[in-house]
Amino acid sequence: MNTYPDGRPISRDNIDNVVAEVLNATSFIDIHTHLFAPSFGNLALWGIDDLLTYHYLEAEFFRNSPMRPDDYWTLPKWQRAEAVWQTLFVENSPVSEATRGVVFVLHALGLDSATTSLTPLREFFREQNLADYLARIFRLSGVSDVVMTNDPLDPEEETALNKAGQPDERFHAALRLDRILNEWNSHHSRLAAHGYRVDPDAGGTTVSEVRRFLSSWAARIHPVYMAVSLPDTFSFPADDVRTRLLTHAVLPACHELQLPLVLMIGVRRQVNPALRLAGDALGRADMHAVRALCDQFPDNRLMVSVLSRENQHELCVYARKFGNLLPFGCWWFLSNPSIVEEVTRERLEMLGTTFIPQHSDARVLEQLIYKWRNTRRTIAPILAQTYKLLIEDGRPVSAEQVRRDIHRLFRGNFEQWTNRMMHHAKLSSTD
Ligand code: FIX
Ligand code: ZN
Repeated sequence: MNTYPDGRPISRDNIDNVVAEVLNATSFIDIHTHLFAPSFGNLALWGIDDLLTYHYLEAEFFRNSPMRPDDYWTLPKWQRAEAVWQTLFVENSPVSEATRGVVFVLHALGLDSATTSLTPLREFFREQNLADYLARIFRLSGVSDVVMTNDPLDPEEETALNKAGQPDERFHAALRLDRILNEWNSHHSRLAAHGYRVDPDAGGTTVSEVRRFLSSWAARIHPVYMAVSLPDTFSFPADDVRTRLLTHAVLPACHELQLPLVLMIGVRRQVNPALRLAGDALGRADMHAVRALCDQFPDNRLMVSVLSRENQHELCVYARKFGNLLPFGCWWFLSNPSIVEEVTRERLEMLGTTFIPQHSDARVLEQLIYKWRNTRRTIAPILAQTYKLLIEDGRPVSAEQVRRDIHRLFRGNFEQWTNRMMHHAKLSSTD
């Protein structure tokens, strides 16, 4: 229900309500996740065992449990989930962002988060019909569309991508390039095995062949963008294979296909390999690389997220210099209310509405519920405060304006940058 008539100025006292109402009524596009459509079979994670074995929780588990990682990994998934539940939810209070997230998911689904046994929870998830359940989770999360992460050089994914099951219009593909751009040494032979004439030094026909590879996958999966995560040591231009491939294969392919390139910069992978996925950390990156890319490729659209808190301000400044740079998300270790608040405030102050505040990075379907609820909760007072300042400074604000801004931040900027209109599901409050 639209309580606030469109054009009329909102009183300062009503701003909080209007912002909250518009945030709740707008379905968001989740521009980066690790979710998969149901047609990807076992790659699509959902339910309590997957929620509890999320790597954010595993990192916290190892801080609280005497169990060694090597012993943990010998357990089947259901036992790992039980160990995490017992340690983080029964023996300790789930006050961290990731544990509180599970509590909220259970609460939103009408389940008891204080149970000591996982049996009733498992029964609930077993009874779900996936098609109806998916619709319910999207509705509860206030999300209409999610973007997957699709790496055709990941053997498991390649098989799933090749099976081409029933497409689901809510799940969009993204062509992930980490294996090509970060692990060329161990992956060029995979391209060669598929008939591409590439060599280890990325010389000769390599760049045109990588372009051919990218175009061919783009034609198959219709990605909304190409993407890569990059280490904190990323530099550009550099005398390395990555620079060669970016310059002569990836950026030209993105330009030709009219796709943005998503750069996620600052991850320091595997500082503790025993923790597997939970073993990655971060480092401050050299933002000269972003400047050089924006400058040298003015006709390419770059969407950038940086993992280090220390890089956030520089990213905003560079976005003020280059119209082809769109900052997005509070990625991974930044996705905590204290940092989201700081970063979002800074972006609004420096960039107006020309950024995308958040993505979920969800790996397990139900995480959409808590991640998006937390984003709405953290961002509502920041937006409201922005409008209050605007009113104090002499400019009336209408509900229509609030709607336009929120739509732009959580849908429009992405639709514009990707040249895709996504379906705008109506949100109802029936759940
Ligand atoms: O590289 C990425 O896309 C990262 O988001 C992931 O690899 C990471 O493990 C993650 O799940 C962070 O939220
Ligand atoms: Zn991710």
